[in-house]
Amino acid sequence: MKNNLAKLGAIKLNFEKQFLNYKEEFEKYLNQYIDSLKGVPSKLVESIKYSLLSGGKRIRPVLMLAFCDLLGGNKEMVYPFACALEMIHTYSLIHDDLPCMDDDQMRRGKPCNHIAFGESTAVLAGDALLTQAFEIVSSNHEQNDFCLQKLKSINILAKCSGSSGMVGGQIIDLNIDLNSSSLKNILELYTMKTAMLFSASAQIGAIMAGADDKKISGAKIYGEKIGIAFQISDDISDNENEILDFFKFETPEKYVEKISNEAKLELQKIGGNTDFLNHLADYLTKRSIV
Ligand code: GRG
Repeated sequence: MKNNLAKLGAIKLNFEKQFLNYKEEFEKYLNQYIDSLKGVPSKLVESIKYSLLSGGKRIRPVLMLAFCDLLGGNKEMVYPFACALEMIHTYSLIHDDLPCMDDDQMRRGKPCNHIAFGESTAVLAGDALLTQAFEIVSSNHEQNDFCLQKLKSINILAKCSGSSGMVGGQIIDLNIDLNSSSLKNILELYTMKTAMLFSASAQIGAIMAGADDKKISGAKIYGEKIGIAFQISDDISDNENEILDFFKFETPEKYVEKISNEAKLELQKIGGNTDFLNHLADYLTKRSIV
């Protein structure tokens, strides 16, 4: 019993250490990139930095780097995509907090971007982050070894964050009538609004590692499932009871467990050392990893 507990404690510690390693590697690259920006008006840089470098958990970049590692890729090729994805995630948070959307005041314990810099600067910081994301991943095209992989990844990035992905999900969310919606509608909304960015992370990590189509498809399914589980867990913490009522037939917690187990099954099919990504599925659903 005591031995088992010690073993479980060590697994948890390893996961946390690895998460922190990925996060630190990523942030080193991100900071260097932001510091290297030239010709950007200082007000815009300030507003971008305020949100991009302000304590995000960096789940999506970590997920991308972990998939690249699992499939034996070179992380140097993935960092620009990890930055791009975090920039898109950050733009979505800035815009989501605006008065015309959620009208929030605080994010990550600090005033929202539009409170600190004004609405017009916040809109432009979001626009700039979205555009910058595509600039960073399409730079250095003279290194054409990875051209096809880069193009595929750019396409996934655009698709998952655009009209049939996150932005599409946001407009459905703004207009949804819960009285005439079904669980299927809610899951579609969650997939588009939240899970597709997770799925993009996993897929891009796999693509840039040169994985075959079967493994890329496994990464896509894993990403979508943990993304949905993450969103439902977020609703559980926020007591979003109106939405959680849709999961009443088996309780939202049971649904989260079921869908993260399905995600882990996809990992098993991919093979290799999947320990970190297995634990990530538990970490994201706010369940203890041990
Ligand atoms: C405005 C285009 C547009 C899209 C908005 C992502 C999104 C769509 C809205 C954000 C609000 C929200 C509740 C999103 C659901 C996903 C979620 C819980 C995001 C927060 O992600 P974390 O926890 O954030 O990874 P940090 O702060 O760690 O970066």
